[in-house]
Amino acid sequence: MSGSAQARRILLRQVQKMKVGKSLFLVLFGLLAISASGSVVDFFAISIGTNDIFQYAWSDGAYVRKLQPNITGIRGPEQFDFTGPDRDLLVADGVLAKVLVLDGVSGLKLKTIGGPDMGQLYGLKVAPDGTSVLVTNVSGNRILRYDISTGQFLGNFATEAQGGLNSTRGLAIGPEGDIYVCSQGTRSIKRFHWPGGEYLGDFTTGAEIQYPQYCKFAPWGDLYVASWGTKQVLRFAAGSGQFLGVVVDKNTSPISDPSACDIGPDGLLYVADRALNIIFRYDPISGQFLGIYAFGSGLSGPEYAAFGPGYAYKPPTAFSVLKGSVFSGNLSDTSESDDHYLILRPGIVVNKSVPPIQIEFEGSVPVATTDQFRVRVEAAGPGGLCDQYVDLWNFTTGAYDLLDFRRASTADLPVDVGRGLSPTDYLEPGTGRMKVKISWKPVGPISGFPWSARIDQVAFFGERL
Ligand SMILES: [Ca+2]
Ligand SMILES: [Ca+2]
Repeated sequence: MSGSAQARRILLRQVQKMKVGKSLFLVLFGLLAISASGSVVDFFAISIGTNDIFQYAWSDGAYVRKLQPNITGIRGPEQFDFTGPDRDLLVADGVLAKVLVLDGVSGLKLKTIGGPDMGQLYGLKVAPDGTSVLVTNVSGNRILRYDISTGQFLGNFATEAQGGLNSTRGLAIGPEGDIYVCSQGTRSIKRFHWPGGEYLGDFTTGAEIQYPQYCKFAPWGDLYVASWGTKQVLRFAAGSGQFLGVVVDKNTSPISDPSACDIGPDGLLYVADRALNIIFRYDPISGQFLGIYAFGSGLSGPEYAAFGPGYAYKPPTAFSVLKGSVFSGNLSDTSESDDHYLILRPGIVVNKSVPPIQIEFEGSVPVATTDQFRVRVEAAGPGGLCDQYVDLWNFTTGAYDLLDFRRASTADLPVDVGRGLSPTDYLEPGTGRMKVKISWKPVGPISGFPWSARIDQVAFFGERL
């Protein structure tokens, strides 16, 4: 059991025992949700119109950043989930018909999972074992299972032969660890036993759900379902699945097209509206409308949204050229991935083993005590035989460590270093200051005279402030 799952169970027991008032319960839950996660919690929403994932600060809904398609490779994002000590972000991509595995700290695409017969994907959840991922195939009426580290297909977890599973959409994991799936064709949420996949029947009773897209269990066990056909969010009782009523309705609040919902660290209900491109906030029990939580910055079609670990980046604060010279551009050209460049040219070559372009950037992660860090360099070198090196300054040894070495790409290529490394050596204690060195060295014929290398972005990723 994960730390946060254990914390939820302990909390549920406390709440059942104490019969505390709701406000105290929400405060208790909020404190636990933050401390159990090990990092800042933020709100994430897919943007199907732009193929991004938007991140908003959970406390006030302020825009933080977006994980852009040129970095993530996303073409048709649907449900996503975070997992593992390195904060992997798994996304079901309905257009690529693959699961994308991204670095959840920086957003960089790490790999894809899935064979040629995966079909149109929709729902995705990391399985309770933490090592496999479950994805729904909409038209195949199936739930597929893949090993996350090897990408190997582990077989169908559930098929339409089990309970008439039809048009499978979003997935959820219940408080007891069973798997729940939105079955649009049968207008119900179906339950399957983990890990065997035995069909346990329709969980929801007492209400027909018109076009359920996504559903989510609250930490207190109730199931919330976005019923897209009736423009409502419905609530079903923990354990029994008995219908408890409509919580959100387009006739009594400004919502238009609820597609997904989640419970925040404050215990409130957050609902994504894919038509209005707004995230609304409600009381999860009374259904009282609490206003707009987040919107804007180009969010388009938030079909799925959920809370997850919040990381962010800062641009470099200074650079110094150690070998070679600046041909054009300045520091501000390296702050974003926008095809505005700092362009460098080599110095006089006296010793061929010394890279004739060497540049050092200084910056810091957003929070010095971060549990994760990455340094991103998006750059390109000349055509021909030229190598590119990325080194990080090790504050413990007082020397540079070579962390990435490759043939220079002629097109812009984002390279991350720092994944799996302890921040202790590479972040200056107390300040979070970092130094990265990028070098280019010809190892054979080079195209262009004089040749050059360009840097589009340098970024320092860590836990959001
Ligand atoms: Ca670029
Ligand atoms: Ca740039």
